[in-house]
Amino acid sequence: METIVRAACPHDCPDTCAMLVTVKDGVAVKVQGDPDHPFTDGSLCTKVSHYTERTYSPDRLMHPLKRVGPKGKGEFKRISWDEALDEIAMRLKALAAENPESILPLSYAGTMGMLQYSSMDRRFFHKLGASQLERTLCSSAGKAGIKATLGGSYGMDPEHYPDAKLILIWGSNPITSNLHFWTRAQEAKRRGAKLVAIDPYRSLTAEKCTQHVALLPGTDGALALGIMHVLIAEGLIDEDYVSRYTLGYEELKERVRQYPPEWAAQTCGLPVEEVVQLARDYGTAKPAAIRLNYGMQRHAGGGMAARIIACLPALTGAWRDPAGGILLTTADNYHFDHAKLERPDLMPAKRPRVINQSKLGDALTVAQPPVRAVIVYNNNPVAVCPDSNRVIEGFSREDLFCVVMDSFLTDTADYADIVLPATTQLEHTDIHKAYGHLYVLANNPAIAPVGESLPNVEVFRRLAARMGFEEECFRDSDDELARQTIGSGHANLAGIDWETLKKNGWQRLALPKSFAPFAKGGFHTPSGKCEFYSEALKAQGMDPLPAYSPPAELASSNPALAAKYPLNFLSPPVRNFLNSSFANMARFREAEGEPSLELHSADAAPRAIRDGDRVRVFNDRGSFKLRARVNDKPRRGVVVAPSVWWKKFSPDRKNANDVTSQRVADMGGAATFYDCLVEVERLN
Ligand SMILES: Nc1nc2c(c(=O)[nH]1)N[C@H]1C(S)=C(S)[C@@H](COP(=O)(O)OP(=O)(O)OC[C@H]3O[C@@H](n4cnc5c(=O)[nH]c(N)nc54)[C@H](O)[C@@H]3O)O[C@H]1N2
Ligand SMILES: Nc1nc2c(c(=O)[nH]1)N[C@H]1C(S)=C(S)[C@@H](COP(=O)(O)OP(=O)(O)OC[C@H]3O[C@@H](n4cnc5c(=O)[nH]c(N)nc54)[C@H](O)[C@@H]3O)O[C@H]1N2
Ligand SMILES: [Mo]
Repeated sequence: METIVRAACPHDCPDTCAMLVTVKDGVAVKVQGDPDHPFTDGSLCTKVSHYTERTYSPDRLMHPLKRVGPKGKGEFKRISWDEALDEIAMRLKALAAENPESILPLSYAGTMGMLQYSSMDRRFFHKLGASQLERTLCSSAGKAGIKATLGGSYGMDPEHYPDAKLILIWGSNPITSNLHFWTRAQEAKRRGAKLVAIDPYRSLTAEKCTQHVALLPGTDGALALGIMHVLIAEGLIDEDYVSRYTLGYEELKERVRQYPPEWAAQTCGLPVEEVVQLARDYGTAKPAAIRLNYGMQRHAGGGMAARIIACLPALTGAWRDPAGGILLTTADNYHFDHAKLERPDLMPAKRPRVINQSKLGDALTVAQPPVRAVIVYNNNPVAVCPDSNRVIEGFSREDLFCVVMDSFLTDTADYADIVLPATTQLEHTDIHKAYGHLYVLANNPAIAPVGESLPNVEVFRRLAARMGFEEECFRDSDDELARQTIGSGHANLAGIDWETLKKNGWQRLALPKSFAPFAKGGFHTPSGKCEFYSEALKAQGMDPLPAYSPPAELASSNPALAAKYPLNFLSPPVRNFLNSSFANMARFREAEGEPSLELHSADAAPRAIRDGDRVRVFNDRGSFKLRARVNDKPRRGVVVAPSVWWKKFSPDRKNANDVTSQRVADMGGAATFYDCLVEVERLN
């Protein structure tokens, strides 16, 4: 018998696709995009259209494991769930009796479903009094910057991009990472819009845009300040919009005098004409849209850069049109009841310490009191956290008790004392928001769990019982959790109930079809206006006005370091992996070839590097080896290693994060993966 199950793509991607899973005799045989879902529009990316291969992979973990070899070797024996959970509970109880802050949850976005991402697990660690994890690997700088200007993670409805006349695709590679936005950008282009990619690298997307502005990495704030200067100087401002709906224009005007286009051009490494023309195009195209994405904020000045760029649509009044404005993330439109799901009230009165995930290497090696246990789920920190040498030093500690929950034996799982097999999205229930559209989605389980695998929620239920946690909330069912998620009573969730959602698969938030969020102001900031001037930033000791916040590792910011390591190193995601997910599957590794470093010929020549040579990338933090591709796609002075490869599938068991740093950005405590100087040498 064949049935169709309504599901949602769980991966960390703005598109959060609505999926239809075909199940035949209890086996999932096909996963397709839902043709009726307006954003998914019937198509999935290559990775997820092969999702059944992930679920039924011969490499799936089928039962719990216990370490028998040295840490990092990945040598295990099979144990039962009871043995595994008993041992974990025993170890955690002993540590908690002494100091619960010695226990650290390590989770990120392997799945974005609210149940498996942040529900029972959070309750568990809150009740335990464990150290709290500040999840900063991806987006926290940009989000904080946007929040200072717009008041939160709000912006354009991405379904309106086809009506824009100009789209700045800024720090974003949507052909790889936001495919369903890209189809809309192409539709706009067919209707006559100009697409401009702003990226130091000629990505797949930049190649297909009308124009490619290849600025120096980390200088986006300078470009936006130069654009503002021209907009103001040339009278391309919507004075009416500015006077009604913004705060601090006079101060901004004064400030921006310091940033003429000549300065911006010099700082960004661009011709001055290109800066001026970009400003004129942006100031005159109606409607003008910006798709900002996370690539531009993985730098020391990433928060301020996002904040400055987010000021642009208010200056020109682009917000008046549903197809004008900016989008980084739509996430705050949902108003899910996170407090109900996560129960921070279960935490001890004296709040446990907070550990920044971007400084995990330090947290596991030098933090006091030391971390003595980590429970890893939805996360592969050995591969994805910056400064791998420190991270691995931490995971190698004999006195660190390490549990890894995953569907595969990842680079991190190799260091585990206990490995627990996790279900994939086809095997568990979940409810999803998106950060790149405005629908709520339900994920119904299509098949029974493979092997002995269990959903995260169930593992934490069972652990809570073993720990003797008596609160009723540790027994909530999946359906109850999903109902709580959408039970906040916020107007945007009006008319959405779990039973109907499960049946239909998805439903749009209760927002108008031609949603122009700030056409008449209504910003979510303290003043209700678009804040060019931010008291909130001032209170945090930051500049209340837009100001250039330079990257830490750029020749102009750190000439001494650049003398030793002259190349800017970027490691953005490849198309066939999802961060490090899918990178263990032969199909996708073969599609990507091998770990490679793309260079400009002007950087390759003086190092005697030819296309196809083996090279070593290095700096004071570490080094790794890969294949050179001399293709002129990165601008001169920039090298690009598309990522994130598993270390154990790489030539010297190392990857891009062997050279990235633990330094955090100006806002949000965020990682700065792309703020990284290196040198490259040819290997024989
Ligand atoms: N196929 C696939 N899709 C994905 C992912 C994946 O791994 N694979 N990852 C998902 C996740 S978690 C995220 S956060 C997003 C990431 O996707 P995006 O938000 O698009 O961000 P990145 O891919 O990190 O970077 C996008 C572009 O920014 C450029 N860039 C780097 N530094 C700068 C800079 O200083 N200024 C500017 N203007 N550009 C810069 C890079 O060269 C890159 O081409 O994609 C999601 N989607
Ligand atoms: N050099 C470099 N490093 C980067 C980046 C980069 O561009 N360059 N990108 C950064 C960014 S943007 C991000 S978001 C992070 C991503 O870092 P992570 O969130 O750690 O993402 P993944 O590497 O995909 O690893 C997620 C793991 O979760 C597992 N998983 C999936 N679903 C479940 C589940 O239901 N239960 C359990 N227990 N496990 C599950 C997957 O199998 C996978 O092993 O990496 C960051 N690291
Ligand atoms: Mo991310």
